[in-house]
Amino acid sequence: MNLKYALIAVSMCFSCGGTWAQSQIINAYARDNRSLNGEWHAIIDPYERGRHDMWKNRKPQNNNEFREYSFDEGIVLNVPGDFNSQLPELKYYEGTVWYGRYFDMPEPATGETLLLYFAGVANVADIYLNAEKIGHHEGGFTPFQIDITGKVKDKDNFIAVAVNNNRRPDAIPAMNFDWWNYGGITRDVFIIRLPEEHIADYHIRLDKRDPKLIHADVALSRPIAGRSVTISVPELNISKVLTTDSEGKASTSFKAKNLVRWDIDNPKLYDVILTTEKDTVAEEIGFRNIKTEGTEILLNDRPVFLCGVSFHEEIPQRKGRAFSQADAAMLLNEAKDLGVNFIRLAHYPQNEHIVRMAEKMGFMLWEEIPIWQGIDFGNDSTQAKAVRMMSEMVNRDKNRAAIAVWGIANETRPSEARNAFLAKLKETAQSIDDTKLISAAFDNSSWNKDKKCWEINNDPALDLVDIVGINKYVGWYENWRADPSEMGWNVKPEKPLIFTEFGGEALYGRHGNGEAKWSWSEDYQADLYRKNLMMFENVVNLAGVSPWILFDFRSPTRFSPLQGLEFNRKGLTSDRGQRKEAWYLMRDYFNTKNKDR
Ligand code: GCB
Repeated sequence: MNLKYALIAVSMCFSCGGTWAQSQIINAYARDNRSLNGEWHAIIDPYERGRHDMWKNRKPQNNNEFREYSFDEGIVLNVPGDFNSQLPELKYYEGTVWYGRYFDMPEPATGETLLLYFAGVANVADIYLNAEKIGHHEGGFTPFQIDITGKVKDKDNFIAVAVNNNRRPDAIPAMNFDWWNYGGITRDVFIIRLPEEHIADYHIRLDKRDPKLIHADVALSRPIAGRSVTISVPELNISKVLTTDSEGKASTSFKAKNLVRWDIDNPKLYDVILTTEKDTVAEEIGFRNIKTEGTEILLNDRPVFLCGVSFHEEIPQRKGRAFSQADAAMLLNEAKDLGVNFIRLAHYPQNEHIVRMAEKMGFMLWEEIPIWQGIDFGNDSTQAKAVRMMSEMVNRDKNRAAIAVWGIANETRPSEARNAFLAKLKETAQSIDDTKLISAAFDNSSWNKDKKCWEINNDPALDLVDIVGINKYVGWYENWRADPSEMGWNVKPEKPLIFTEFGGEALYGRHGNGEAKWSWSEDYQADLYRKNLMMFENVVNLAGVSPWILFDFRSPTRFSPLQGLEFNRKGLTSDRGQRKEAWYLMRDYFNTKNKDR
């Protein structure tokens, strides 16, 4: 891959799929930032009346005027944070909420750029600054930025954001999904101050196979030739000077003699500093090789069994979206205690705090965009949105050694449109970053009773992936068709296969009828886990397992009071953090597996 392609892909995509903003700045958090987090004024607008002029934030100018809205005296919402969990009347709300806030900002000096950066707004955002529309973005889980240079005043700037979380048939995800549809400015917001000619993008990574060869691509914000860019890695005594071409880009490859590779038991990161005459940006980067060989996944040339788990970007105790460092630590520490080395970040790109902390803790990660059942694959505009989301995700995290897998789909059924759509997503991811593996989670396996095994017939998407992901709920959505010890699997036996989802539901603390699913008992859930682990022993190409899911999570599609209303209870840990019997079972299983490496 090269950065040239990545930048073009992202900027082209910004003009399609209904988004305007410019290509993404890399490593936004490391820049000179002025936070706009905190209390924002808010107006709940279910009838969309504010689209007319609310963003102008007008006040009556004389005694003959009045306005039927006001940001100043109304409700207040915290940013970052979803709105649904902040006020009882917003619990089930799907619609528009207007956010507004004032800020002072000294005009930048000549030669400085100001970028307004949103780490994530769910799901559609229209942004206005001082009564002018400046941006639009769709997709709740990836960052975007707007150049506001020349648009701010020293005092009393007013920013308004119309945030809408309606579900739509052409959106990603679409109308139905099994998690809470949290809306709002759910992630950090800040203004980045930069030299006009700055380092806009870079991709620094280890060669796919060579354990000593580093590749680096850098792009400036302007297409200007002859500029020097220095890349240094002090701990390795490396300092390379590159010169930009007429597009403002430069590339190099060099050997790093004493490189220690990032690994799950030694998540080594190096300080990497990029400098031009006008700009400096610092990073921490890990270097590692990952590939598949036959049915094995090799991390740094050694086979690794993926001991995995998934979680949503949710703090179930608070019934709200996770957004902070503390939230990231809560989720990741529970995963660490379980003994996993791999986390499937379900079902959308989670915030950068989680990704970066996971990398420091030595987790391999699977990242995916929310291609979750029910997607309108035949719709060109939906495809354009998916391509843009994929580009935004891969661009944000391409420098992360922890990312092992780009996931291209969850539970989709073959059709010409779907097959072409997924092929396009793979191509998009790999054109920006080909140092990760490609996978998808398939739920279309069926039982062959003559051969006593599960198979997937005729799904061309199986050829797209490096690792086959299987979602299969035997003992829950599927009944046992044979004794677990006799159940086989015959899906792409020449490639690694991982169970990306399996499990069943239990309410913490409920015991009794271990035979009945409807008992929602820990006994039933634990028994189901035991049987699944037994079945996995028969999978010749097994390369990992990732139970669904670490914590009970909120879902508006779960209606039974017996189940503990509005929660999916497949967690190994309850919504209040109590560990179920199945949690201990999986910990013991992972402990044995991890010993093998
Ligand atoms: C699945 C989905 C996941 C659901 C899960 C369930 O197959 O991928 O998002 O939450 O099943 O619990 O039904």
